[in-house]
Amino acid sequence: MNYPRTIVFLLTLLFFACQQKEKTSNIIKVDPEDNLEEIVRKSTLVVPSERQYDWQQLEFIAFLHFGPNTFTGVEWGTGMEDPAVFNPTDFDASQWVSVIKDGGMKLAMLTAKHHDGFCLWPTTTTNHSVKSSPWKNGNGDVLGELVEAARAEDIEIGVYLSPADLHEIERPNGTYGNGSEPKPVKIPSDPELQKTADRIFEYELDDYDALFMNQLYEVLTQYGPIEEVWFDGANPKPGTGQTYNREAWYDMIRKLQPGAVIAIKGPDVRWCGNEAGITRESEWSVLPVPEHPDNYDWPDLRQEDLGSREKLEGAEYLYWYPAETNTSIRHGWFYRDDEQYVKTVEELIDTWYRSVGGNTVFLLNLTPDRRGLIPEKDAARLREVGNIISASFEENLALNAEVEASDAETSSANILDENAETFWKPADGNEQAELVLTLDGEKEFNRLVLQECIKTRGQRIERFAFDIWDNGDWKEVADGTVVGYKNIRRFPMVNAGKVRLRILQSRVAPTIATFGLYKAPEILSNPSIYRNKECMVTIRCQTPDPVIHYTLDGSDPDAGSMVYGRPFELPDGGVVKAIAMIDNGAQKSEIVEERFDICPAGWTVEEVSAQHNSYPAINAIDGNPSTMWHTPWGDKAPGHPHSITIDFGETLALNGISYLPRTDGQLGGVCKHYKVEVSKNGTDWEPAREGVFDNIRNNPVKQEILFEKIIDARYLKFTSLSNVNGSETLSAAEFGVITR
Ligand code: FUL
Repeated sequence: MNYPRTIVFLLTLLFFACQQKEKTSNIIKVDPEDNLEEIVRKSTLVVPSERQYDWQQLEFIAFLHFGPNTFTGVEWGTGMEDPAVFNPTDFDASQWVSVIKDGGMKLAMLTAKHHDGFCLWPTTTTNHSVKSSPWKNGNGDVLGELVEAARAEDIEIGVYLSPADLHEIERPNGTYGNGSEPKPVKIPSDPELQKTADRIFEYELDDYDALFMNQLYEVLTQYGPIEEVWFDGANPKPGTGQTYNREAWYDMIRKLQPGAVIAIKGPDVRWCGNEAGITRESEWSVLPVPEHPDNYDWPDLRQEDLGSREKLEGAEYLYWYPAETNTSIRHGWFYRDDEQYVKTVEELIDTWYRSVGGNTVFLLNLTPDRRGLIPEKDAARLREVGNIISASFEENLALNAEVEASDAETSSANILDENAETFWKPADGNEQAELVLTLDGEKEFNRLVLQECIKTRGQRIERFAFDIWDNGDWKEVADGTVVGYKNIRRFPMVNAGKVRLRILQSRVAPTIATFGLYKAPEILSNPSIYRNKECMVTIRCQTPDPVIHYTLDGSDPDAGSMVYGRPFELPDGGVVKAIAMIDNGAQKSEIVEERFDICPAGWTVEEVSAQHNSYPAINAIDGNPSTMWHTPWGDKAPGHPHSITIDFGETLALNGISYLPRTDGQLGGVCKHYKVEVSKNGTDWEPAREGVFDNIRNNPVKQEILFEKIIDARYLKFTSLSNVNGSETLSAAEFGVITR
């Protein structure tokens, strides 16, 4: 027997056996016999696909909602808009890209087609596009110009293509939901495009699917590399019977743009579950799935816990399905007017920390205006966001530290080599572990950045704590739950020469790929402005002892403006603008503003269809957004329609009214279809407006119902004809009037 050869053979066998056992993938099947421990072990073998990993590293990316809605001022168009409305006066894609770049964003994703069906590129599939608009005499191409400007600055490209298409629903002989049978269709279908096509696809498609796939084909073949394709789940007109051959869509995307992730209603990237920028404390990228993800029709995953050990129990498959946090810089996805709320730098940075530093990608929407430019106010804020973030992470103060690990299968020095693919890991089975870093001298810092090696080892850490060595003892300054791609902890500035990371719980054994300590500039908090039901305005600031200046005439406050001392009355409404200052104005906050209309102090509820004991109707006119009116629920509870009649106690000249949905993040009873009537005497009623709140399910922010003309009225009757869930209840946080 030849011993050395046999040994080599046996070792090779062993090597392959081990490799086999530890094979990683972005999808892993769970055996019905697997116990929880085995499922947890398998979950550590779930890693991102290459395209998912590339996408995750983009961190901060831009959405751009632009189209007919920009010009008509609505959130959802009807699909029957005249293409002539689309006519930006000063369109400049390079201005968009410069704002995106300065903001620190890495990709630009355009609504190439929103629900109204209007295409922002000159498509062959419909006349409902830029070709029929007066813009550039029908020779313009928004997507084309954006791509060109973005490539020049190394910004990647994403496309949003709404599967729901109101133009194809509403136009005579439209294809959407027309009941046509699927038949073999060549993509591209246009004979001219076929002549130059590298490849012609054939799928079984009905009329609308064929049109949609031709649109997809055009955007995927005419604009170079696309990194993300965004399929919205929203449909303003469900119930047409239209179905989609998603398998065909995904097949063609994979072949034409293998690097692109398919997001939201798609297999690679998941919607975070809300449009308000709310993030989870523990965001898992490894999720249990009941079916193979290729055949799975993804429901909206809105729950708080999607991937804890408890959720893994009983899983059929474990799948890498990371979250994207999507929200808009303004209230609403499209530009509406100059009064539309623009989020402050402080709010944007806070969302950035929670999303990028909370294991998600942050997709922030920008709203080009009717000129075709990102409004100056928004641009300035985004540039400030970019400056603050880059100043905060300029220098990793841990870089020259000496690292000691409680146990190391791979070197603990790997955490400081700035490479997210090399890592420290204790031996399997060590679910708890510690790292102590002796820094290169005393350092001052207020941020901790951790990354796991998700690329090859998946997501494992479940809980950790971070301590500094302080006067001869360890002192905890931060803690956290999951890490995944990145976790950033913020804490008040500390000084220390030695720090400790304690992994308190992990799956099998943790990994740390990078470890960073940073000193972010400390920023003075913005003041917040409240008005209570007695019409008293209070201005507060989290930073202790600032001087707050404010104005009531719409001008920007400065050091010469009124100084806020105590709450003041504002019964008739108006705009309050405030700024906080410390050190005699050496440090200033942003200017914040709050618009109020007439205060509800003297209003009463005259009549209400139904009210739950704990949620009386009076809560809807108490000026307090945290309380609400809710109708009773359960089998015997009264159903729709629901109504409330409010007596203002005086006649008001109404431009309209506002409805603030409940603010606790729940959707129960949120109104969809409404009717508003008004009256001078409480007996004779005049219809003022009936309609539906567009996109309120996904984005339940304050809704304004504007009347066609100003109406004098003392009484308001608001009727809900249906809610967003199609169930019988109604809820309302506040009703208000618009008299401006
Ligand atoms: C939603 C759409 O209905 C909104 O209009 C917006 O495009 C948002 C990003 O997705 O579902």
